[in-house]
Amino acid sequence: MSGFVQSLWEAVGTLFQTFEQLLTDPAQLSCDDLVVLGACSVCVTVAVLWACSGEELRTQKVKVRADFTPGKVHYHGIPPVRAIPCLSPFGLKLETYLRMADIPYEPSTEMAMGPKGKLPWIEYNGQAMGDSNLIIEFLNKEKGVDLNRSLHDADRAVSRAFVKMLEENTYWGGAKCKMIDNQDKIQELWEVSWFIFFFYLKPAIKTIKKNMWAHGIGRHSDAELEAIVEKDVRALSDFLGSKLYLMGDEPTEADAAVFGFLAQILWTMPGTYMYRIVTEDCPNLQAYTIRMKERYWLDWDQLTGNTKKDQ
Ligand SMILES: N[C@@H](CCC(=O)N[C@@H](CS)C(=O)NCC(=O)O)C(=O)O
Repeated sequence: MSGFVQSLWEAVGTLFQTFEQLLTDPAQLSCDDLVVLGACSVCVTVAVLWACSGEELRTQKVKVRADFTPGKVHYHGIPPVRAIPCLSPFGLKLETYLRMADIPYEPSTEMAMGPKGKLPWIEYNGQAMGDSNLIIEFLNKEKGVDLNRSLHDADRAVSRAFVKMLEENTYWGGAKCKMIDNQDKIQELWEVSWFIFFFYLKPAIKTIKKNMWAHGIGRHSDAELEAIVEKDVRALSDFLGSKLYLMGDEPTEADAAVFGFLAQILWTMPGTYMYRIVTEDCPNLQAYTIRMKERYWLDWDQLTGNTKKDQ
């Protein structure tokens, strides 16, 4: 037995003896015994409080700037890496929406989680606001924007259904494909800094596994999950057909989300089954993603540091 294991074994034995004495003859407890029991009680109390407190108490406190310019959007997401300006489909969606709606924004270089413990989030008039969809709804009202003004109610319903399918269902297939299956290649492929890799991506991989299990989608086999994702992506491709944008000739709000999602497949998942589906089986989706990039992300190469030879 190694020295460490032996010491651990002895410590556990001593602890049991102390507990036994507490129950049988507490008057005989020495000062040292009381210290050990006190330390144990503190540890157990902290562990119980931690387990019962719920995720919301473990999320990071959000610091917002005290001196803000009224009406200015400060955006917090994942800073650009070589492959893409934002590794989160929700972050890329929100930035694309801001660009589509002509709302100027200032990206933050700091990577801190928002009020809901997730990215992206914004600061607006000294308030922190989380969740890309709630932020978009808020900014639509605040700035008088309606990218869906050309749509009838039935079209709005279809566009919402597609966004929800991608964000609540297909997203998990993408997260697994990108972050779990490709884990070894991540740092090399995206040229992320070691800081982002160790302090954001590594813990994010653990969270994804846990969340996929809780969602239920993580309980499927790889083959089942891949079949689900393929059906979603093909449904999107069939609906897009030969249209320029999801709902017709002009972009609408849903295009921000569809682009945010497809861009991840095209630029962060080369060699995966999702990349093959988009580039080989659904070329209209590939052409669409490039169309959106060229319309709203003229500074893509500047942000990612890409040169022509990288493409
Ligand atoms: N519904 C949220 C989803 C955001 C989200 O899931 N972001 C991921 C990054 S892609 C995240 O921050 N995950 C951290 C976690 O779940 O702890 C939104 O639309 O903003």
